[in-house]
Amino acid sequence: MLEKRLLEAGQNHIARLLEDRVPFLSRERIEEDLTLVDFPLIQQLVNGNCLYEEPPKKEVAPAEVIPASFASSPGANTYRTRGEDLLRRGRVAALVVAGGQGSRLGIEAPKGVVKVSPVRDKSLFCLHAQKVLALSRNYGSTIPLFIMTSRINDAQSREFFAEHAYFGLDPDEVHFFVQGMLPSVTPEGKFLISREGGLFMNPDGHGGTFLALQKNGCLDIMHEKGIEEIFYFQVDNPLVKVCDPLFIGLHHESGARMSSKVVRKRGFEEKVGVIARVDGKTRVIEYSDMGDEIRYAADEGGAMLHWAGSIAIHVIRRDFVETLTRGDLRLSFHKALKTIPTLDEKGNPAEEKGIKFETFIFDALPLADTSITLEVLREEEFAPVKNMTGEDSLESSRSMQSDLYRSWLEELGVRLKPTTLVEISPLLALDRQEVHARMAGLPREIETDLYLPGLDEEP
Ligand code: UD2
Repeated sequence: MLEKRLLEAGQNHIARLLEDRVPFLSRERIEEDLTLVDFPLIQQLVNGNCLYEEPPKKEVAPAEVIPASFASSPGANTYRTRGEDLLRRGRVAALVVAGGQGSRLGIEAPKGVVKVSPVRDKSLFCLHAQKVLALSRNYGSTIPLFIMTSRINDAQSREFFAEHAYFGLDPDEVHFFVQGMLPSVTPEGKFLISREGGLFMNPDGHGGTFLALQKNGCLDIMHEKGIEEIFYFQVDNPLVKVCDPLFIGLHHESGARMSSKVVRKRGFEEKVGVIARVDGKTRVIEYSDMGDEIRYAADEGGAMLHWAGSIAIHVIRRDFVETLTRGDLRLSFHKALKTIPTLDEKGNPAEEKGIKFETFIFDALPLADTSITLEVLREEEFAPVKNMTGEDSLESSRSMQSDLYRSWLEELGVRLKPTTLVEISPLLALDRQEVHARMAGLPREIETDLYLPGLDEEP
């Protein structure tokens, strides 16, 4: 019985409230929440086991990175062609992690619905879906799109796609799957009550992607489709070069299991993880787990030693995920202290300090025998929307998107006013080469904001 299980797990405060039949607790909700709780694991976490530990500085060396200049070297073509070949043969799936909410942007909805494009106000979900559609058309193949949601936003995310007719994608090729949840606890290990009268739970972090793929049958779907490589990215970056053939080709040809893209960090304090070599293995050291010795490490000239900022874009072999999930996969957990909106024992709204446990996908990197790291240019591939204002905000992302599209048109000899905003639909062109091949005959001078639609899109 429910109360007994709670008592056995040391959660007497909740058992007692249930016995007292307090009106603000929902028995059904608690029962449902408890089906998701791995009690022994939570106990271990509270006792400080399975937690991430920062590696000692002496073991940490800068990562080996393929420089961004490689992309324009003649040697790159072999790899690009290999990546294109995999795309053409339907061997690649796109996977976006979208379990988070837009709370940092002040909206209580899936982050994917946030409107981000500079002229047409397209949502993040729309941009990603249109890129996948454009790629499928270019390569004459099907690129399935896997979308990881969480219990908090799954229904809304699915509705959004349905309302927008899947942005032109075949609904059978869009696969939503829900990640796991963990209860947040007080420093003493007590569960917290949510404002809805259940347990306060948090999504288990994007490290939950692996198990969620397995539990929701997505690995089987991928297997049946003959998918070999998974192109993984975060929902918040509208400039992501989805299924970049060069990156896929480099990763595949090197026999890598999981590979990463990086940009040069803006400065020592930018809030991104860094890719480093630790004990001879490639891994990400997350910014929130990084001590100052690593954060501020510099060479004799004062230059940043750990400049390789992870932009959370990976290519992961499907069979690597299968291997990871076949055994008892346990990535280490990272803990964060948060202020949690809860109810006190009388049912009044309260706030309490609680610990949130999460796993991170990049902790699988050191488990991969081989891994490559490719540097890309921030202005071409990384304009995330994270904050209300300032760096990595909606405003900065919009102008970075517009600046990139402007530069493509300016290379064609088009003159634009400095204030003119430009947006090019993914359905028209995905990169400068496609713009240059498809957009001859534009006016020499453009004075107003410009949106260039795809051929079958409304202007
Ligand atoms: C992430 C990386 C950071 C850097 C940066 C680049 C982590 C922990 N840190 O920082 O190193 O690469 O991105 O932009 O990832 N998500 C889920 N489920 C979860 C948690 C997150 O789907 O349980 C998704 C979320 O929707 C978002 C992404 O993962 O797309 C990143 O999450 P975040 O905003 O918490 O990470 P951030 O920006 O602090």
